[in-house]
Amino acid sequence: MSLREGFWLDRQLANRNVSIPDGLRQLHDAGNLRNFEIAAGRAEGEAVGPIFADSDVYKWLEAAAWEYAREADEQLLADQLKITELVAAAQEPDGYLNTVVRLREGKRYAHPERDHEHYCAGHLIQAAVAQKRATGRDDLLNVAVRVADHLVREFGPGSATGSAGDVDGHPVIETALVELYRETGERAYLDLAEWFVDARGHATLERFGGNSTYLSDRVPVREATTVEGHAVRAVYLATGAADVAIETSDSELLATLGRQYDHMAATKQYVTGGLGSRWEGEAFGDPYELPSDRAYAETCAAIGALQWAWRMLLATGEAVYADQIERLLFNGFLAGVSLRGGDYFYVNPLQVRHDAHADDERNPKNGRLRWFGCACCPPNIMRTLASLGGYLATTNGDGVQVHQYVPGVLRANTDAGEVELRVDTAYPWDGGIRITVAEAPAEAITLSLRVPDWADGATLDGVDVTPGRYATITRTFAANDTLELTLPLTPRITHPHPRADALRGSVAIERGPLVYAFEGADQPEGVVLDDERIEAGSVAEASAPDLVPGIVGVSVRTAQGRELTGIPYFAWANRGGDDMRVWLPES
Ligand code: FUB
Ligand code: ZN
Repeated sequence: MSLREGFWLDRQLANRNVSIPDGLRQLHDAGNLRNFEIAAGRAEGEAVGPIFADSDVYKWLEAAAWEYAREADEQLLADQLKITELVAAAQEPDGYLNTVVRLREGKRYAHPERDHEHYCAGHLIQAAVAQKRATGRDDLLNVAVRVADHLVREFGPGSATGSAGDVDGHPVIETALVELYRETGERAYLDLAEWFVDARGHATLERFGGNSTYLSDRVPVREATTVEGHAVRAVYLATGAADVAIETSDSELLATLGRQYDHMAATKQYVTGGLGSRWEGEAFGDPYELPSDRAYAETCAAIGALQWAWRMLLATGEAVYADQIERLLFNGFLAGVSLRGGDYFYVNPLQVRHDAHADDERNPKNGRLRWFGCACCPPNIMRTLASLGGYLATTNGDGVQVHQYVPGVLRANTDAGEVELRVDTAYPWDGGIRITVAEAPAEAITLSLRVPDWADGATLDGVDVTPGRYATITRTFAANDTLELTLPLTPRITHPHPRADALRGSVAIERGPLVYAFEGADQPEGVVLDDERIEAGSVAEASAPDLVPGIVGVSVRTAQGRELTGIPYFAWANRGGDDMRVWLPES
């Protein structure tokens, strides 16, 4: 779907105009690109950065490719081809490619628990598929195919050493290989992806001193009932497993993943969609261990969950996954980048205390940063925003399913013929959504519109529709027919699960898809948010500082007789580091 205007297009433009060009400078300055120059024999020196430094370059390349597909631009193409040429020059004759392991460690696959070799290969493959689809060029794809062929020779069913011990410390190769299989039709890539999924969960990495829980290597994917350990690893693994399940028609694996997703969403997810409640190990906690102040909720974990939910949505058509995507996109994901683009959060807590001490660069009390020593999140945000148009609607031959409401145009090829829809809306500020059928086949098609789970009182053309499902209309359409979906957006109070001790007695405020936050900058002089108790019944819409066009704030009265102003969580910390909280104690 191509976006025409509005909320998400503004985010995409900030991504294009600020984040992506700045990201390229950061990759130069941080030394990631120089690592490739050294590996290619074009410079001298030692590799710098984390062991997975190459992956940040690949994520940037993927972002540049999707952004080029969104709106072609010669400079964007020239930049990605220049880096592609450098990456290709650093590849070894047998296809292996990892600059940091090669330059710093010397020995391949010696430390799978920490060396991220498959992880970097996975991000390279994803970037290559993106470049092929966006530009039609094979430059990076040729590199990726040589990497993948090398992996097929070294690991998995057909390899000399093939054993269930082929486990990398950080998943992502699984989903990448499936995508490469989709692109090339080469079955060996899918087989290897399946092999990698099943190789996990046998504590293999303990042989290298790795922690099985942290590394998603304690329980086989097919037996797991939840997610655990390092959050990004866990959700990337599930994403790859979902891809394998889809391509191999493995309904049992898919059902298992569905149960894992449900358990995660019910017990280990913040109201913002954020995942990971422990700084230690950047990890999921136990069920209902959801402290607001120590929340980790890494931006990459929200992105990984988005990818997992998208695959579950494609496979099942269940609205709950589109609801999840919406929650993640508007809240836990979007809070990771500033409104102007180019400033980031790695960690996304739901409370920053008044007198918090920022003991780590990732601590949001520092405000947003332009880059990080461990810079996984910024280019991950870039590639997600650039490819957002791909997450909004689908077709299944019978018709079109609209999952997210963004002003734009979408064309789909149904069995009955071509369909073009135009979506007009000021969502998320206004709940009116008009779908205009610009072109339709002569025969009947089905249009399915998601009614979000929170949308009590929603109507389609004036008739009540059920939240948490798709409203479907099957009929013939004529050009310029319209459908009017109305989603009520009154602010609502959300209570925590009774087992979430850290939240007991508090409430959060949501309006439509947005979770609200109270930031110090918006409160009356002298207010310390940590001390306020609110009268939840007093919540109302209110004006908010003009941070984005159309913004709607909320106000609430406190037991101390004050009026607090809330802004959407994604918009916080655009005026420096501050105190903030999402859950407020009820008086
Ligand atoms: O290990 C690579 C990336 O760095 C992870 O996905 C992030 O959580 C960060 O630790
Ligand atoms: Zn990250």
